[in-house]
Amino acid sequence: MSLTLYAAPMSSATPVVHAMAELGVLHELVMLDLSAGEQKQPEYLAINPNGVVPTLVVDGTPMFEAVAIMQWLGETYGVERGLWPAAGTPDRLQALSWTTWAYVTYGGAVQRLNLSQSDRVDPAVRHAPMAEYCLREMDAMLATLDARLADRRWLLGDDFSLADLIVASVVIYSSYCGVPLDGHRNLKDWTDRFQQREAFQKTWSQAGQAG
Ligand SMILES: N[C@@H](CCC(=O)N[C@@H](CS)C(=O)NCC(=O)O)C(=O)O
Repeated sequence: MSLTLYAAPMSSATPVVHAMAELGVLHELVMLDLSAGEQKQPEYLAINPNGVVPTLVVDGTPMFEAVAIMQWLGETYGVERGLWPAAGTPDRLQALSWTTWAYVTYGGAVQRLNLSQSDRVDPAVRHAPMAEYCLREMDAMLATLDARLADRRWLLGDDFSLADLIVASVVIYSSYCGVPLDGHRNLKDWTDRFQQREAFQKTWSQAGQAG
């Protein structure tokens, strides 16, 4: 199978680069310069009409949205490597639920927080009470995740999986946006464990240097 991943340093594509490293899947990596607008060039828009990274081209067919790409990588390469639950198992259902929850439900709240407090958006959109509301909303969601991790080392049990990578990437990103994790002990220990993984350190330090 031929795989080409379009990415950029320190971006939504970095968890996908990390997932590739965990899986050890052979692929071509194309780094785009977002500040130069390479993601808005016609040839790139032809494979990702949203003009953003990541995009994964699989045997000539492009797919976009980081969570969809990582779920697909999990089901295609992760099962045989013990990094994604097999189809038809209860863990597969949980993996799909938690990873989609991370990007859609929790990630949506992170985006609302960013809009309500970022100095990079139109001041008319900024709204301190909305930021407060989002922080409370996210704290409640993190408590739900913390409870899930109370009797498990990793999201699906004893072993690390791409479900941890997908969910932890969003949670760690949210902490960079100002969401406190410290009140959630199990979750904090889990993100610490996750960040000790060799592939995490390698991927994110390379992303940092390249950026
Ligand atoms: N929901 C998308 C978000 C993709 C996204 O926003 N990527 C940013 C980098 S973090 C991007 O490419 N921005 C370039 C631009 O907006 O021009 C995903 O998860 O794939």
